[in-house]
Amino acid sequence: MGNGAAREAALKLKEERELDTRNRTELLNADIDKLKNYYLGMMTDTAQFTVNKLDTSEIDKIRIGLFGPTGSGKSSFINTCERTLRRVGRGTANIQSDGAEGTIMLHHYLYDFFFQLVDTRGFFYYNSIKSFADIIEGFIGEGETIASDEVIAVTDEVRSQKRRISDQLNVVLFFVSGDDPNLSSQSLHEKFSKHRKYLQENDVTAITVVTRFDKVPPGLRQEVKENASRATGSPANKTFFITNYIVDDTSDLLVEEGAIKVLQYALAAAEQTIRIKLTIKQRESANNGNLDVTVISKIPNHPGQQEFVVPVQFTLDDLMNTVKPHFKTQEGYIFYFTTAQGKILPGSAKVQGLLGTKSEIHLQAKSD
Ligand SMILES: Nc1nc2c(ncn2[C@@H]2O[C@H](COP(=O)(O)OP(=O)(O)O)[C@@H](O)[C@H]2O)c(=O)[nH]1
Ligand SMILES: [Mg+2]
Repeated sequence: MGNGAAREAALKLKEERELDTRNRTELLNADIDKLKNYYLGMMTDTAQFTVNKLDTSEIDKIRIGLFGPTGSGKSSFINTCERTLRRVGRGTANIQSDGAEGTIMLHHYLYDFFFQLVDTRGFFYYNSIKSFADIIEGFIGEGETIASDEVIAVTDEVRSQKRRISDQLNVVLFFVSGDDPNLSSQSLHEKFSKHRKYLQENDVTAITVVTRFDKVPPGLRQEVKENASRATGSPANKTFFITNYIVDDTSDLLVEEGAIKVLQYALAAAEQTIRIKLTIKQRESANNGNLDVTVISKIPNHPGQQEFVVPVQFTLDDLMNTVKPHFKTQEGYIFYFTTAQGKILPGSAKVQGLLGTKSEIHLQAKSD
């Protein structure tokens, strides 16, 4: 009798587990489908790109950079992502050979996706922050190699010409192995902290990926995660524990969930970086074209002030459409444009090119 109850409980547990697995598989498949159909803004908020009329047309891909010591699991992570996203039995990244000393090699994976994983094998130990910056800023492309820091691959002249945002690295994944005995070493921390400082100054987020979760005894996991956070400088909420597929492992839900979660966070961070960089870039070009405007509303019940960047080429209608929703004005208001050249009334055809550096648009009630 007691036996029967035990059997029933075991059966119930088994059923619950199966249900849980089915639900998780369903969720995972939905997430995979979303990533296959990824578009800019999916992970944060598409609306953030339409505010201030950000022009996102130059963003035709997102580049996710993978950095970390040899053996930290970068290539295995790429293979895990390929297997998960493509539903293939094996990834294409080579897990054994790393570049010779002092050799940087960049390799892109997931070419058919909107986002690409960029492996930086052989880079981590031998190169300066300048080489790091060159990779982040997109001066080193697919398959390119730098012999050593003494051999200048990127001249200052080339550096002075900024690369497109889509050709830069938009987010960085720092890889460390969970069973790396150097995890708490000062040298690893110093190495990462230089990189981190550069990234912070350039609005690029770094996320830490701790691999070999399967090799870390449960009792040590918290400590290892703290050490990894300390080494790379990533806060706990940007530090992920994962287990990679090793060649020909059978499918594993936990492995795939881990990889997808890292990709989702990386893309969210990349979107934020791209939004910031587009805003800065377009504000700069807008300023050059003298199209940075301040709108001051004097409309009763809708007072306020707001900065707008309008496209270099714009019409009065464009401007109206930008301004109106913000101040929630209704029919019956006249928009007075005050510029260095004086007041322009609605209907004037000559708005383009007339706005001064710090132009003001005054909104007033018609009765004014
Ligand atoms: N057990 C286990 N082994 C891993 C994991 N990730 C990578 N490895 C192994 O660690 C070694 C180095 O991995 P690799 O991906 O080549 O590192 P890379 O040098 O950073 O590209 C390989 O033998 C992998 O099979 C993991 O999560 N768990
Ligand atoms: Mg590798």
